[in-house]
Amino acid sequence: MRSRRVLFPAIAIFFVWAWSVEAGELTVEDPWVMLPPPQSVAAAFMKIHNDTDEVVVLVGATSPQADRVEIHQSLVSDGVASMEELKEVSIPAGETLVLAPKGTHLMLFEPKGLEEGGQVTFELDFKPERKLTTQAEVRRMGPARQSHEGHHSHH
Ligand SMILES: [Cu+2]
Repeated sequence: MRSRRVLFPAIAIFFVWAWSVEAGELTVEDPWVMLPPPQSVAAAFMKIHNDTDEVVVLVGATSPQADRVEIHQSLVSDGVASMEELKEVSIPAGETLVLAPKGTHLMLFEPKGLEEGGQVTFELDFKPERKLTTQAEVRRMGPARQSHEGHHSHH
């Protein structure tokens, strides 16, 4: 009788711990879509936090507001900017994948109904099998990313 009372709370604690590890550990922060030009494609950015204890691999994304979504990497070679498609991007345990302008991003082909302040729904696909839905805000430019890269003169 006595040993049973001791055992029961121990099981309950283990169960709560296991559940908390399972839930909500892969999260998306600050998703947004940069308003084009050009109109035929648009780039999306976000941070994906992998707070699990295993590698999670981003293998693709879909959106009801685009014909197709690809994972892209921006490259600059000989001063010419281009992009290449990535089939997957690994996110090590405890790390964050940052999708940002001039780096890795999601590319929407033939985006529909984009307007400033609007929302774009994405479903992100991961390996091991997992899906995450997020709402990205349509912005004309990222916060604090107003271009000051122009030519300041110092006279
Ligand atoms: Cu791209």
